[in-house]
Amino acid sequence: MTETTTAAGLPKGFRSAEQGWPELSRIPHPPRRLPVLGDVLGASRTKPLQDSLRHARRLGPIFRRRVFNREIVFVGGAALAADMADESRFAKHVGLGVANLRPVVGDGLFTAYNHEPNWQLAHDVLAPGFSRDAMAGYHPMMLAVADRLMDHWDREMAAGRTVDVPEDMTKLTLETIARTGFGHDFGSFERARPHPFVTAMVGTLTYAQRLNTVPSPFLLRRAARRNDRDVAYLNRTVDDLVRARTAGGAGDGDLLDRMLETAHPETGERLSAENVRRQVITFLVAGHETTSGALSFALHYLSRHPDVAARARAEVDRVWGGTAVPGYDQVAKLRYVRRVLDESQRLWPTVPAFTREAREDTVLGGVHPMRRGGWALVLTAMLHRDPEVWGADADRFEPDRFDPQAVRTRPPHTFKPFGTGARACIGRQFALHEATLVLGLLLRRYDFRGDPAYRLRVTERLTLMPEGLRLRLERRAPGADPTAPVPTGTAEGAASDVRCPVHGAAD
Ligand code: MNH
Repeated sequence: MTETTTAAGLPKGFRSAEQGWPELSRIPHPPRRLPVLGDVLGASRTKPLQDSLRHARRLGPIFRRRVFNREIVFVGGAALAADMADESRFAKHVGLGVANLRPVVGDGLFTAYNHEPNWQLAHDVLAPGFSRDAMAGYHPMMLAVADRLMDHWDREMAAGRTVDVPEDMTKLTLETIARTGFGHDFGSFERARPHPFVTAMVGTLTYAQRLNTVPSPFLLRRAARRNDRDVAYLNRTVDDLVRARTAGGAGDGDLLDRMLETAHPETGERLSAENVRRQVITFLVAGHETTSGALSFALHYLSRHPDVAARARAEVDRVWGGTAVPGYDQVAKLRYVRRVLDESQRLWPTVPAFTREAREDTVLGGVHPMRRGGWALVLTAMLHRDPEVWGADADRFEPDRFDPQAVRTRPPHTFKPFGTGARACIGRQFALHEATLVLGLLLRRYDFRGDPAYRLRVTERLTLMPEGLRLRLERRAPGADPTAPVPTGTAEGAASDVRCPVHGAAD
């Protein structure tokens, strides 16, 4: 028999806003709402998030949209988002894109309902895989993968070619999570095209996103068949990988060993074979797609802001000095490089939204009553540009917003690229270490030149990624003086600010 309610007694499946928000009529919606169809005029089928950001600009800190019979409440204002971060009243809601991934990864860590026993079990078994000691063990492997990227980039540079940033960052981050977590090598840098695992993953994420904007999955029958093939490919890849490990004996205590062999410290319970498969897909995907985007956006901004790049480069020279191979502890010392990363994640958080639900009947922000189980989508990308918090120039790229003084004076819960609460990202330190290390290495080795005609466009597949971003690399002059004055702020930087994507079309 199939369950029709969750263990918490809430109906399963999509819960439309009228069930959770007794005073929904007080929440604004876009003008020109059509009978039956809802708020579909001008809606983008491929860029729903950027659509929502445009609505947020016009409608304010909380609003709703209806697509056919499904109505969703969106929260983009900092004060309301902070209220939803209150873990005593709210929790992760498994809805929309996350829920659409349930057929692929079920009760894997990212998609599990809060009450599912495999969430706590997997969390407890896998969390030590992200401890400081574990991270220090990954560091040499991260360096080795970064070397492969730089070999590739050196060759492209020598051949006079530009590099495809998102594609190469995806190669880097996929190889990094595969090597550190699973002792596996996808051979991405030896391929001209992306690895089929990546193609299948992008297909699956795009399909999960598309399901949100159609009235019935039956309209996507053809896409659904393609998705079945993609999911089958993901499963096959992972089953091969697990089989190779179990046949070849234990690895070196990596994530896969933990999944296969570690018993829960208190209950002695282990992950089932089915659940291991779900966790491996979850970590292979969550462990690389988002970090790739974060690195790509950061490289875009560095190419647009030579003054910022020069300051970051000077820091790398100062902190790493002549060390050929930076040690684990030398990565977190790149404070300014980290600010560049934070500021890029502020403007374009690669996980641009997350959903929260009320644990009990409550009143959001003291204004909007919610019933238990009522939920909203928190627009991280909007929260990160709320002028109340970030000022009138919130759309401007300025890493100094993250200097310790500035961070201390901001209210809590205003910067959420990794989500919030118990279900926040387990891989945060992993991602930050990897991305800071790689940016440091790339800044030290290359100057990045963007095409002045390039306008930032952002693709959506649940995560965000810059579209068509290519850079020309130049080898830094050997012995370049890190303290020498550098040119600042080209006209280009100013132009891209004015045409901020959230304001304009998609630039
Ligand atoms: Mn990650 C959850 C963002 C890197 C594995 N991650 C989340 C959430 C956000 C997020 C946001 C919460 C989503 C929600 O509330 O529904 N993650 C990121 C970003 C990066 C990232 C922006 C890189 C930059 N994530 C990583 C890496 C790994 C990873 C690297 C693994 C190695 N993330 C996860 C897992 C979860 C998660 C697993 C689910 C955690 C849980 O629910 O317990």
